[in-house]
Amino acid sequence: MSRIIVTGAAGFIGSHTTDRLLAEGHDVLSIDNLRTGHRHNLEEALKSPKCRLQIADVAEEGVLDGLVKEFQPDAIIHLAALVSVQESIDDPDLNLRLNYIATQRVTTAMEANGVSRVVFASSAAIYGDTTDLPISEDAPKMPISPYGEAKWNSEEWLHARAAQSGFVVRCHRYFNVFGPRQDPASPYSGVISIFDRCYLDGKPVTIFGDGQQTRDFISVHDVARANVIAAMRPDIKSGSANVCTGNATSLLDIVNVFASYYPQVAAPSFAEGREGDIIHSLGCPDRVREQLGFVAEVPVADGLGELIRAG
Ligand code: UD2
Repeated sequence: MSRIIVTGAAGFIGSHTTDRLLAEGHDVLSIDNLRTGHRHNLEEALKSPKCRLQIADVAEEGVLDGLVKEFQPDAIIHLAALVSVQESIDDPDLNLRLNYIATQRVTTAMEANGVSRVVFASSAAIYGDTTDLPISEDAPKMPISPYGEAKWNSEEWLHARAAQSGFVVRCHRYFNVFGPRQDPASPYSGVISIFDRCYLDGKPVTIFGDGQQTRDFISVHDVARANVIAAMRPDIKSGSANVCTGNATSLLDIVNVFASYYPQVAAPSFAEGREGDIIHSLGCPDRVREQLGFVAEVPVADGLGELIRAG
C-alpha cells in the first residue's frame, strides 16, 4: 500500500485517477482549489476512509510543501492545471502560474521532503500543428498556445530537476481524453463532452467542417490506469511518453455512435471549420507500451456507450 498525493484531484482526470488508486487500496491525499474541479467528482472517493480532500492552491508558495511534509507521500500525481487552451490565450499570466509555476512548487516540495516519484499531466499540445503522423515523442516541440508552451516548459523543468535530485519523473502527453465528468461548459471543451450534453438535451450537435477530421480519443479510464502504473511501479524509470491509443476516430464515427443511442435527436448541422483547427491528430503508442507496459484497452465505442448510459 502506498501513499499518493493527487493534485487537481477534483477534476476530470484527477477524480478518475483517485478512484483507481483507492480501488487498488492506496491512501490518497486529494488536493484541489475547486477552480474548475468539482467536489461532486470525488463523491464516491470521499466515502473511503483512505481519501481526504484538501482544498488548496498548489501554485501558492509553501502550500504543497506543508502538505507533503505532513502526508509523506511515496509519489505525487500532478494533474492540477489550467485546462482550457482558450483560457491560456485569454489569460497568459494565469496560465504561467497554474501550468508552470505550480510545477516548480511540486519539485520544491519533493526535494524538501525526499519524494521519489512524480507523474505529470503533459499534453499532445506540445507538438503544435505537426502533420507527420502518427506523432512520435521525438517530433519537434512547437506548441502554438501558452498552454502547450507551459506544458513543454514544465516537462523540461521536471527532467532537469530529476537529473539533479534523483527523483523519477514520468510526463504523460495525453491525446484527446474523453469520458464521464468531463466538463462541457465552454465551446472549447472536448468535443465528446459537448456532443454528450447536446444529445442528452435532445439538441442537434454542430460539426465544424465535414466531420472527417480525426483524433486519437482515449478513455479517461485508460488514462487513469496509465497514471497509476507510472506512480506505482518502482522499476519504471524517468521519461516522457504519449498516452494515446494509436487509433484515429473521425467525428462522423463519434456522431454515428451517439445517433444509435438517440435516434429521436435531429441530425447534426454542419458549420464552417474552425480557424486553426487541425484535420488529423494521431499519437504513436509504442513508447508508452515499451516503458510502462501500457496499452489502451477501452474501444471508443465502448467508452462512448458508458458515457451515454451514465446520462
Ligand atoms: C485540442 C484542444 C484545443 C487545441 C487543439 C490543438 C481540447 C479540448 N482542445 O483541440 O484547445 O489545443 O487541441 O490541436 O483539448 N468540434 C465540432 N463541434 C463542436 C466542438 C468541436 O465539430 O461542438 C470539432 C473541432 O472543430 C475539432 C474536433 O471537433 O475539429 C475536436 O475538437 P476538440 O476541441 O475536442 O479537440 P482538438 O484536438 O481539436
